Amino acid sequence: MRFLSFFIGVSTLCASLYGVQAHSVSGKKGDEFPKSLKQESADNTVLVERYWARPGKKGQNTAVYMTLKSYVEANALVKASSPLCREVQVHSTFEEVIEGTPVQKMREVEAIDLPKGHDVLLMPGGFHIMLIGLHKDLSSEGSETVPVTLTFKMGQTLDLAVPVRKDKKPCSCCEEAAKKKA
Ligand SMILES: [Cu+2]
Repeated sequence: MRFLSFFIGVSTLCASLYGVQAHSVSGKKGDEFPKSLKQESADNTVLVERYWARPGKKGQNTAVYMTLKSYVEANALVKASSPLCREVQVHSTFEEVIEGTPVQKMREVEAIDLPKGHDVLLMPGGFHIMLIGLHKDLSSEGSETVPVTLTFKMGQTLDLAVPVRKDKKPCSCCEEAAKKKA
């Protein structure tokens, strides 16, 4: 039952993220960070660019987005972790029709495949890294960053300091959930 309620909560969050950012999968302007923000794995085979986090509140969830590229065959993002939240999952977004209305939901995926030499976008409405149960507020003030470690199928790891974007808001469903609790 715990799992079920958790799943519903996560689905709601994703639906909300998508609602705000619909049609951004193809690369909506403003959803990418400057290209200058980039980091490579120690063996120079994986490139991570334009990474950013949505602001979020303590105890709630938020998401991290980025562009990934592998210079080797058969690689994939298989895991992400962060000391700033209870759990981190790699998610995809999908559409489900409920009583005739399409609703965006999300689910955990085992991996995000990285075809050699191609940009793979993690964006609102698509793949993303879900930070579940934040240990503190992720404010959009100042120069706050989220430490995130990525692990790839071919063995590479990458430690990122992901900036929280000032021009983005926490998802509205999180705020509603907080109001109901109060
Ligand atoms: Cu998600």
